[in-house]
Amino acid sequence: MKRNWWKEAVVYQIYPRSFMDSNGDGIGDLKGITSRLDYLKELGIDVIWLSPVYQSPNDDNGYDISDYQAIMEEFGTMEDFDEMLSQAHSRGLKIVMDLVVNHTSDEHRWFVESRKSEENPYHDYYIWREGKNGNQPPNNWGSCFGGSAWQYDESRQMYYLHLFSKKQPDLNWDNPRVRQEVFDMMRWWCEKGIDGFRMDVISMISKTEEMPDGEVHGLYGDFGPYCVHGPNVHRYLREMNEQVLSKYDIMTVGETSGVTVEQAKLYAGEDAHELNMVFQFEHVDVHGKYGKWTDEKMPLSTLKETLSRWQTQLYGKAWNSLFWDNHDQPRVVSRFGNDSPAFREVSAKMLATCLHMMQGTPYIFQGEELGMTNYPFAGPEEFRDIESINAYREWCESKKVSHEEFWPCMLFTSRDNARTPVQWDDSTNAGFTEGTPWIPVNPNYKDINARAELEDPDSVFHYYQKLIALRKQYPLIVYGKYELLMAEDENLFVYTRELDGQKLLTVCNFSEQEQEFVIPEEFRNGECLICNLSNDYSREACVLKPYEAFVLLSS
Ligand code: TEU
Ligand code: CA
Repeated sequence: MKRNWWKEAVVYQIYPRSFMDSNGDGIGDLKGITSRLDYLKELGIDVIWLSPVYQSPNDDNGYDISDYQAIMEEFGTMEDFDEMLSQAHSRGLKIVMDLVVNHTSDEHRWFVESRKSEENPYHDYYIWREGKNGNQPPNNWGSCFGGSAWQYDESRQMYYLHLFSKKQPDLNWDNPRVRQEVFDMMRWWCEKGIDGFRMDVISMISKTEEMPDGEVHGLYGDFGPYCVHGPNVHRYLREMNEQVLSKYDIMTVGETSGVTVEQAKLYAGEDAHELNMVFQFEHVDVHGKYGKWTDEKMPLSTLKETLSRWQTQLYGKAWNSLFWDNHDQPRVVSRFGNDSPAFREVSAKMLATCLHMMQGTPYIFQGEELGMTNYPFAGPEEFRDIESINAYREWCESKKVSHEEFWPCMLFTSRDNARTPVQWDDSTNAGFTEGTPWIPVNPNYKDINARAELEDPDSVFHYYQKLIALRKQYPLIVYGKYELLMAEDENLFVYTRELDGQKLLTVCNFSEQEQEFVIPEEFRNGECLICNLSNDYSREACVLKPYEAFVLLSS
């Protein structure tokens, strides 16, 4: 297997709106990020993935971009960006930009032109179709954020496709001029010195020519088979690689929802000349009776099967990302751990151990290193996220399901759980802002905050710091071969890694009960690299406490 810096790196995701506010308007900004670079350096990460900071009307918090070469006013100026980049570089930190090019904002200049008329030079920058039977959308596809995926445009008298909100029209990648515009823009950022791209829903950029009705789930048809991993996606990515990516020493990660292991080898194969790694969701994906909305925990055996399949089947062939949460997912400690005061810290550390000893590039989502939890939303009026707001409307206000039934699912899975402000200290608004935060601060900030954790050597923060340091110390953690043990066990997640005769054993108790475990002989006199509780791991039989985790190196 080739060795590359981005395989050895640890990434930290910043959702700028909620990270740190420097001017009291309640919205996180670039100067706020710059002011916290020392904190990230202390944590030990190498790369920052910055969620979008471009000019945007914020229908989807910056994932609807109206100018790719300007900074969102609320976040600051291009000078602030340059300062942040140079301050990051001077600390040895890299910055990876979010590249959102499946769609733009409807306020982007290209779309403003495109909708004018069929004669306009930009007319085919987007995906336009005639309606069906006069006034019906071209097909039955539903958008990811609810409603039809088609929007009728008065001036053009046609429908345009939007797989996300109607303010996020899909670009027409089949048009070579669109590809050139995107590649030029990417080069512009690379020349500025940024260190890579995280590519938003990059697996959706190529659509089939034919756009038949999709299979109906709920109210609308599924566009998946016609828009995800479409006919030309690999051709376009190879073109992008040849014209832009291959010219710079940058890191590229493709958000590829719904990708299979086989497809991942095409996107991120060692010699595929497309992207460095995929970012896929199989271990966190839920397909329940209300789509992604559920309040059920995934059985541990399912989680183990999924994570292990990716570990073993990609080994030596392609590269994957490792993550528990991001800005679209609920908080991991609430979802897979236990966020009650008795178990929050220990289970947060256990989950971190489980993920960080695997193969792949780890991503830490802001606040995860503090063990931040889901937010106790009082009602739908507290949501800011377009997906959550629309889902409540579509499911509850239309009376398809009762509030009582649906609400626990929203509490458990809403994206806004991840988007409450980072808890910096125990002062007003957790030190995030001196104004009114754009989304409420979690009331538990007095107990859970960065200042307290920096002072406590046993904190979740210091545990993450140690995990990151171990990855740097042991190539085995980056390059070792993975093997799952005790696959059927519903409480323990146990696996080994092996490289050049050296072996690592990771044992994680996912349950609230004590569990017995027999330590394999080769590890009995081994060195304990990290553990979240104290125990004697030199004995044959060991009783693990709730959420206990440890890692042993073979002797
Ligand atoms: O998310 C893509 C994506 O797959 C989402 O539909 C995801 O499944 C959903 O958020 C889960 O609830 C990316 C961005 O990460 C997300 O924040 C954007 O809203 C979306 O693309 C549109 O740009
Ligand atoms: Ca601000």
